[in-house]
Amino acid sequence: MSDQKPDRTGLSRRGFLGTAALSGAAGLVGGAHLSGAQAKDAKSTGQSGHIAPGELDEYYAFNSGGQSGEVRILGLPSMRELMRIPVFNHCSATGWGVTNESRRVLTEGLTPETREYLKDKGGVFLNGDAHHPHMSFTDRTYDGRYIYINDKANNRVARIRCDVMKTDKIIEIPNASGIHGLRPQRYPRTGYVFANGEHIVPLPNDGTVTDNPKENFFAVYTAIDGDTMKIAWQVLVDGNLDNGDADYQGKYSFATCYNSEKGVTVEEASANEQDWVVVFNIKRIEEAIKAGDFKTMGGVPVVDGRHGSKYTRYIPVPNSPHGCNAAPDGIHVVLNGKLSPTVTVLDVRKLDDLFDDKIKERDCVVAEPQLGLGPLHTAFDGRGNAYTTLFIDSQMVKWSLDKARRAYAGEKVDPIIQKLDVHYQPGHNHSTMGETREADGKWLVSLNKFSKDRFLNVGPLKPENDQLIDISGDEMKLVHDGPSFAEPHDMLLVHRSKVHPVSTWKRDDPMWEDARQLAKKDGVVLEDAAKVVRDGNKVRVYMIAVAPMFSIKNFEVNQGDEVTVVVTNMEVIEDLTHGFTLEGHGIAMEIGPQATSSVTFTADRPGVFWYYCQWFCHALHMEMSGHMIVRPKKA
Ligand code: RUQ
Ligand code: CUA
Repeated sequence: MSDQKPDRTGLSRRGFLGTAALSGAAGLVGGAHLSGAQAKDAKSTGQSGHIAPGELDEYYAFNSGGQSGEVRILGLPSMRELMRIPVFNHCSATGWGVTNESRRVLTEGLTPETREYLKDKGGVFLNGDAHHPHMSFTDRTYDGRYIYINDKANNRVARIRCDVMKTDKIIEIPNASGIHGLRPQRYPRTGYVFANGEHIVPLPNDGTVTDNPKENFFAVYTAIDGDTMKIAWQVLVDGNLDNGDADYQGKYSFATCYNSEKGVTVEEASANEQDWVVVFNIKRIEEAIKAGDFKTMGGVPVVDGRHGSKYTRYIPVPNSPHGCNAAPDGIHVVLNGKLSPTVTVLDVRKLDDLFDDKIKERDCVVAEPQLGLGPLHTAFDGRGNAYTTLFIDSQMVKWSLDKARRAYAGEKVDPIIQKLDVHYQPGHNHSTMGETREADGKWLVSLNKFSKDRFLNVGPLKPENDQLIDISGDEMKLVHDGPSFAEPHDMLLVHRSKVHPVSTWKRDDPMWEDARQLAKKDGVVLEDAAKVVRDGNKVRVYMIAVAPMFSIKNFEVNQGDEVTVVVTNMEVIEDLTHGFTLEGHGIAMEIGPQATSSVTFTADRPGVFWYYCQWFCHALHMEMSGHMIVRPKKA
């Protein structure tokens, strides 16, 4: 990596020279970054989570917003929240869900059935359950192009552009239900985005069949083309699908199953002592698609990957496994036992033989250490260590992959290195660059589902607690408590050298292609607009925003007109966002520098309604306003 040195180094050294005696020098050896606070403990290999005012973080953290439906950007190690990216939610600040641009993203990838269903319900879903943000890969490391994230609530997958940090595509996945685990292909690139349908449903799910789930309900695995956001293929499986991952070779992908029983009650779904991980053979599935060995359902090709097919293998794993994590060594895949105190480790080098029927399923298992109660997810440091969350024990356990293998082979060694209490009940964890070949083993975040007494009481609904742990030394050290709103499941920790956002939009951005086409039709130049165009009972209002003014101070329409307001922000300097809020109409939108935003509504209440800029932009920001006059219908 090019940009490895954190900004704080210079400052830290000043802190060290200013406050600590010579003993601090020992801490600098071995590349530890000392801050004033850390310098007191010179023997520590620890790093400081403190980032001084004006200093920049070394990592981007992309945090899922869970049932909030958004994605949040934090800086790491400071854990300061930097930005929120609306994805599946409705956003009052940016107008996501209100503007024509966001509504295009929210609707164009829906199935015809869902579009029909939403017709008299505002046209868009305004909620989502976003769990797993993952970045696109090139050659087994992050390439800074996109972040993909699932929506379990309404069966969708979204893509965020990392140049502008906005969602540009959302597609609904047909045939599948409860899109949960999501992972991009690592090699040669993304490539595919794999998405798991967690819940079993009838196929087609049209109400004609509703009974006998064991026979009639199915879970479906989906491969999406990450470039076009079109579905490449699906695989019908036995059991259900929970979390997943892809290998480092581009040959196989994986999905855990906790409901091999195909039960519908808790008792039924957890009856078996072992469930399994499904292994998908990507090349064979691609060949099946070419050869026509599929059925078209819901407009996409579906391959039958149930037991006995040549496209999948089902490796038994105790017991209702949850997380699925491929190690940066490119060899090991860890399945987290959830109801079993164990994790099961596969060696991907054995999978060719498994698919050629030369070995048995369990021959691919090379370790199964007992770690503690409720193992859910595992992260890695790139030095051969793994870190597993123990939900029931409220702990993070650090263990050695190598020792776990040796113990499994019969040697008397304990793979467990350390257990650290976390507060409380961790779900996911994530380490810096830990799901790439550039795993750097500096920081680990434990995403805890409960905070209980860790923060000031804010009422019955408590925040989650995302805890920062220093893993750069031999011992894990808890560094910071980070309260967060519902409910970060998963976090993506990306070195800042991988991400290159812009500060102003480009005027030819595809985001406002529709507005551009409309303006062209009306003979309007968006960049120099101050024009009201009437077209029957449709009115289009084109204006520009330059602090502290809109180019149109007022406009007039008739009650019942369909009005489209198109605002272009002509600021050329960074951090000069304007807004357009129309009073009494539920309308607000963000217009970034050099961006165009538009909104369409029916002007059905007569009167005078002010519009104003809601983004504080200028000393005369309060004056940045205008008004719309709506003439009443003539009787
Ligand atoms: S899965 S912890 Cu989506 Cu574990 Cu949430
Ligand atoms: Cu423009 Cu406030």
